[in-house]
Amino acid sequence: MYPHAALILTAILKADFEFNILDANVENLTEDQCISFLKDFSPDIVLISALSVEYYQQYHLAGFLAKKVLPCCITVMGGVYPTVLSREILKDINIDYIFIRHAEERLTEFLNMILRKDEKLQNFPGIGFRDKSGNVIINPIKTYISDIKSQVKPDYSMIDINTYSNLQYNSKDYQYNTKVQMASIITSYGCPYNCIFCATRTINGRKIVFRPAEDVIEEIELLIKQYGIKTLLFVDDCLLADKKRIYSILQTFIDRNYQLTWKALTVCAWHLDNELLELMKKSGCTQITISVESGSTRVLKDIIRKPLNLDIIPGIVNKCKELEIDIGANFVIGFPGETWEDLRETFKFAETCNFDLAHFHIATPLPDTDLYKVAKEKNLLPEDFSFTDPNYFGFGRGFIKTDEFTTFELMVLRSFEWDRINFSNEEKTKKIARMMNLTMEELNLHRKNTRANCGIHF
Ligand code: B12
Repeated sequence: MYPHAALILTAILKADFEFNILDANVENLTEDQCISFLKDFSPDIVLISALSVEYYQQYHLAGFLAKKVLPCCITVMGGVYPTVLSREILKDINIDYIFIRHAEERLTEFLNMILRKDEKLQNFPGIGFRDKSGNVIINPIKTYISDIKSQVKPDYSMIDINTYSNLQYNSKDYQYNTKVQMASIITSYGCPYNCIFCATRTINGRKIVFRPAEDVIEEIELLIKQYGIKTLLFVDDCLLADKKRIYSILQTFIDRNYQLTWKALTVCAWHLDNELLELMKKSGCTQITISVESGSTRVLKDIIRKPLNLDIIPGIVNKCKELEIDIGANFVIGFPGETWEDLRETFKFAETCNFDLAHFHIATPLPDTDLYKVAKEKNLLPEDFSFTDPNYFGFGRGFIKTDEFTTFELMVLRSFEWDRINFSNEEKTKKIARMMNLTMEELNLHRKNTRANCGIHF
């Protein structure tokens, strides 16, 4: 995927600083190659952008390498990980500052203060550091991205888009794979809903902020004209929430004859209706994934607080089939308070709806979410539970253990029900092979490995 944060930071920093971007992951660089890059460029400040907590080892390795090569440089880590685990990160002496939440309005001033060695930096909002005695200081911040006045458009000028597109050609993931040049794009930030497991509200608050339709169109035109993009992946938390805006964007695709295709990573089912689905199809939509989470109304309402009426789902699936839009669905099992009967209802619902592909995830307590608080208060987590335990990553292992189920049962259920429901006949299986970009032999091997590893792929 494109490094969205780096594209936004480029747009912010370009006017005032000389800088460079290193994406060791997409360029598949060795540590030595990263070291040479740092040595050659020799920056005063190294900014580390950290998204999901999953990659915490890589983020800290970046800090370690920076200090090893350039002992005098200042290291700053920003993004989701430092926003949710600020204090823990500063135990690492290779990280001088952490930066909490959005950067649009604060970053330039913050970096200038570092360069000036300004004493007032100690009071700068939304940062963390160690004081002279080594105590960790976290300065709180009241604002969220929804409070900033104008959005910053990503600046693509410093990345080589082809490197990112090439990786997507071979992806097995039906949501990311593509045979043509693809761009991932974010057109809004945040989500106004309050699902118990989601980290978005911790990061973006409870409001949603939409980039104006014209701004989004400008970015898409640039992607088409300058970079030859043929397909888009929308990765917004809540893409369809503003109906007027999404109608305007999609109608422009049609009016300007972009000839684009597009997918949406996950959309709220209650934002869809027949008219919108028809417009989506006409504007090039080939696939959506909806997040259903549970087939039990009790779980949706009383446990995870998701405002979804399950009755609307079969109609959406049928309409997608009629329009030939591939439809995937996300489910989550293993919430505190969920019963065995609820789990059975979820699998039954997933089966009867006949999605093109149903995913089953195990409820994972992300830092600073209500799910984590509930699991902790009810003593449902292992004694040695840690967000930085490598076993935690991959989201295929259970950590929440209740009187109703063990984590092992969830793992077994997850992988075998995935196999049973998705590959129940040849027609479905063939379609999934096509969606996953696999031959039937490769798909069968993937299924076998999934069953054998109880769904743990990494
Ligand atoms: C797009 C996205 C993805 C993309 C990633 C694309 C990419 N570029 O790598 C994909 C779909 C691949 C993805 C995958 C996953 N994701 Co994701 N994803 C998101 C999403 C929707 C938006 C992130 C984003 O790009 N935002 C736009 C950019 C501009 O914002 P930003 O990164 O926050 O950056 C801003 C600031 O943080 C700051 N900043 C960022 N970096 C830096 C650095 C410095 C130095 C400074 C000063 C500031 C700064 O400035 C930026 C501008 O304000 C978020 C939800 C959200 N609302 O944040 C979830 C989210 C980050 N994902 C999450 C998760 C859990 C995952 C997965 C683990 C899911 C899974 N089960 O597999 C995987 C992990 C990847 C893997 N192992 O394959 C969680 C993370 C929770 C956590 N506490 O770790 C989130 C918050 C979703 C959620 N609702 O809970 N994800």
